[in-house]
Amino acid sequence: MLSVWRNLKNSRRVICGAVRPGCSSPAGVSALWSKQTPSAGSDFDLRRPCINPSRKCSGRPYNVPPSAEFVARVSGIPTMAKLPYQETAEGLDAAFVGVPIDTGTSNRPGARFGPRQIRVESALLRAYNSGTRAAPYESLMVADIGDVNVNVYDLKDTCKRIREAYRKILATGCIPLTMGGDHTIAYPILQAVAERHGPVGLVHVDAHADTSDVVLGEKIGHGTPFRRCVEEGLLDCKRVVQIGLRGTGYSPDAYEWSRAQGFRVVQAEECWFKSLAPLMAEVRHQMGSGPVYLSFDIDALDPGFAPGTGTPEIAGLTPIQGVEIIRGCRGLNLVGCDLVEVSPPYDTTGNTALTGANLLFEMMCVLPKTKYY
Ligand SMILES: [Mn+2]
Repeated sequence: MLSVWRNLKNSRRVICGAVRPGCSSPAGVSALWSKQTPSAGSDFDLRRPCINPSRKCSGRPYNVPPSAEFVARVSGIPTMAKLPYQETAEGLDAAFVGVPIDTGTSNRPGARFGPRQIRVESALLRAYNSGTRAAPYESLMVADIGDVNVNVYDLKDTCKRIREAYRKILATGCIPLTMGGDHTIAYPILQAVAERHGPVGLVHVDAHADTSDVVLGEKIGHGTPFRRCVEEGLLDCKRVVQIGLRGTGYSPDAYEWSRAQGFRVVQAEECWFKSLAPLMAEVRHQMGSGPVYLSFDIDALDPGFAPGTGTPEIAGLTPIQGVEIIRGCRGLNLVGCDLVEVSPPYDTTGNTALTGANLLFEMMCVLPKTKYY
């Protein structure tokens, strides 16, 4: 036992040795390190050991999560991607923010626990995107800014709180990467987004159109956000695409209303057995250079892959297609993204949240300022 402790102590010292003076860890002890660390690209060399992801302590130009090569994944307080937590979006290019509600769900609850489980599962994420060679932590200042303080007893008050929180986030110039929470949250978020950017284009990935008018007498819920957005002029309707829609409907053409607004509707059947890369080339053309918001409901994916959600529909998209959609957003003027409807109680394996965490990482990798190798 004692020797285990000694070994741990030694490895801690080695790790701390790379931390710059001014932080609480001792400086020096660099000899062992210099043997292991490539000299090239010092500030950007994310292989350098670092236990503190904050820029101030690591000495790097941007926040960088500690690598699991040196810091155990299971250690620490779970923030998104093991990034530092800060209270406001001040100084950030992008921020992960949780909106833990399920008061707007119509069926299975549990999405209020989504942000927490996504954060826990995100400990598996590494710094680089091997598929696209994106290096988000070499060009973006990113942190986890915690959760919006919602009112779990009052959905309308929650919407107000979300709108106000996002006004503040957006006022700093930061791009929010939101972890839901049920899809109701897209409505107040888009109110704040449109206030800053004007009517935006929308890439909406979902099993459902979420354009109902009234459900059980209520205008606000997870089935109505995009109807409210259209009514309030928050969307540039010619620059809206809904991808993955499917399932039983209340009428033979459930998506008539969407099409009547000018939305492009890509039903799941059109996606079956296909790469969605060609579709995304068309979507990029549709979106042009104007501001775009990306809203990704995890139920767009087939429940075989993502069972932890409130209103699952069979015969959905694959995770590969989900990734293709997000990667296909590279080059767009993205001003905000969300990943919603992860309901941990319906997937005790954590895989739905893990998928959500990876999709959020992919979103960060297509933000306008992200560096690519
Ligand atoms: Mn939805």
